[in-house]
Amino acid sequence: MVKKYTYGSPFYTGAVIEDIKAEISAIPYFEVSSDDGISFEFKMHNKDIVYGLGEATRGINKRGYVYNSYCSDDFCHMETTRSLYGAHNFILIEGEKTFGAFFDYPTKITFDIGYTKADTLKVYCDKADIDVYIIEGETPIEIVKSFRKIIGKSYVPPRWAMGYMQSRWSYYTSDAVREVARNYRKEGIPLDAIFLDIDYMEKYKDFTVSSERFGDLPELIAEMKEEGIRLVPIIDAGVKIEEGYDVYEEGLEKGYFCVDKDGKPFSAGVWPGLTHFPDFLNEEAGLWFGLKYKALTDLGIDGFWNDMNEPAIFYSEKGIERFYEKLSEITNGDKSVENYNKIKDIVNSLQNSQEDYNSIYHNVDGKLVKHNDIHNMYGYKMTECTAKALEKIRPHERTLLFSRASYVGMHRSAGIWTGDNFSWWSHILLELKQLPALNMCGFLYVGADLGGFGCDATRDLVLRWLGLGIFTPLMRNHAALCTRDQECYQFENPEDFKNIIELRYRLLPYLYSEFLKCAENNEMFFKPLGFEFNDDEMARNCEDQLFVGNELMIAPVYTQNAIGRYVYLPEDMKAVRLKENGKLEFEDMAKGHHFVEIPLNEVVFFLRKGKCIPLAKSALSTDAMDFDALELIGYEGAKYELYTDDGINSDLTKVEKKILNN
Ligand code: MIG
Repeated sequence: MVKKYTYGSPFYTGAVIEDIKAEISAIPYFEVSSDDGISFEFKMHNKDIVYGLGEATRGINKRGYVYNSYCSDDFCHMETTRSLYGAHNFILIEGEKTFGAFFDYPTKITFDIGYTKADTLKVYCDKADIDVYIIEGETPIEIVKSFRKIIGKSYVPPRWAMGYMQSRWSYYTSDAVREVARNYRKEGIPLDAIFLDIDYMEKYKDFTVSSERFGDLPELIAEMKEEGIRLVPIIDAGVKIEEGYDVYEEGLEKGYFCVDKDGKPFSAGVWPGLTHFPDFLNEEAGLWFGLKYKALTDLGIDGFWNDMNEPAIFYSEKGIERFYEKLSEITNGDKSVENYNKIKDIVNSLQNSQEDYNSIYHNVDGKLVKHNDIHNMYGYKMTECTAKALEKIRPHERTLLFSRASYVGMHRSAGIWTGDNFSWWSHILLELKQLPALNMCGFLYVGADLGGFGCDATRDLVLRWLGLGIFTPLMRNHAALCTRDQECYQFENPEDFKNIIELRYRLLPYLYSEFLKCAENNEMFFKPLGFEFNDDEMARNCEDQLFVGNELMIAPVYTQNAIGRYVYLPEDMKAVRLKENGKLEFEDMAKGHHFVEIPLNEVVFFLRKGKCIPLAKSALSTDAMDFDALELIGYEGAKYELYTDDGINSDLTKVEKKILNN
């Protein structure tokens, strides 16, 4: 049961696609105050758990901190970071009262979940123009389903995009890409895609290819396809200002770029130098940009990642002018600490500044709208436009697409990756905690940079991270400029990596089938234990284990030097252990607490009581796999409903369903 409560005149975000009439009665659960902007207060009971907020820091239970939904390019994901790249304003309270609430509001909104007052959940924003949806149901699972129904079905990637993928900022030349492929194949490690980061372009210009470094891109694409490896280029939001560059010239001529208050295209410095931002809030402009992807699909590309679409701004043209003015005022040889601090502040104020976000305007149906009033919709609309255009360009096949910035609603068009994490052990756990929250908002195709983006990775970290990554739909190893190489073959005993990644491929029929089910039925691929075991206090409080689909539970190791970990089984289960030779060992385990030893080169997961799952034979890529030759593992007499298709067709009504008996 979903009810909508409208305050003021909200900006239409398109997050909710069902036409729901606003209630006249007062909103339940919350006390509303509109003295200053608007706020919603709920008194939390001692044992209530607050789930949600998608891509956010801290726990599965979000109590005890304050979060801002405000799409931010912040590469340092710390416990105290309040905003990441996505804005996912859905919360689910489970306890004394159980209900969900979605705050459909296109810019900064704050969720104070017991931070100011331990028992008070307060949601507030600056303008009293907002739609709030209250979702009721018997269980958290039912509530999420009802919410997902009103926001529409989730994006389904091609099956190959659930293979293992390798990335790095950057593989600078086509030969560097060849070398990655060669090394993976030499070690016999499965690999389905290699990513092209910004350096494949000519001077970071979208839809161009460096003739010097990637002059043979068409041949490279063909060669890689032979090997079962796809190339996935990045597209950035900003368009380089350069005479003769068609995207810039056309955009300028047609008035497709965001403007400043005087109606001049807004200029900001990002990777290409000074750029303009396409106005993705203007549908015509968005579609125009989207159709540009054809330059790459024409070469045989069938996947993309959209980046820098918060949008990320290093500095604006106006901002840097102000910067030099301020700097000239204080560059007087003063050696005081005060002066030093002033310089630091001036420099730091350049990037992603509020002043800039306040001086950008969009053209929405002929009306100028200030960017900061709709900030959280920019990356969402960019990616939605991309998806719509790709449907025109490649109507029969699904295209891989994921984005960095996002808002609820974008889940219909693409997946997301969780941005610039670090090679930190705590970021393995952070990913685990984000996964179910992302699913609540419809983002099913999700994953983090495996091995960590920033900082130097260690062999054990990458192996342990893979222990979680083999279960995430998006499974990509990615690393930043100047960090230690972290492709699997860079480390000692690559066969350990091979064995674990092969397990991913063996699990693919199951993972893909569960993914299709979740997309069709608005279900969660990753569930917190408390979602299935509401009355079990241990399960409700478990912050480091998840259900994957309906059959599995995972409990990854996320501590360095650990010989294993404590695992809580909310019911009897069958532990499945991947041994170093690829053999699987099974052990029946009783409901309760266990210490499970898990050597670095093994993976353990758990089959739920009475269930079974299909396994395939691994291959070097998904293209080379036989998805029909399946073996079942699990409890005797169990059945599994398999969803399957050719892995690529856009028409999801072609998905076949069959019952497999163990
Ligand atoms: O300012 O394209 O999150 O994955 O490697 C950094 C370079 C821009 C940020 C993305 C990251 C990517 C990087 N990009």
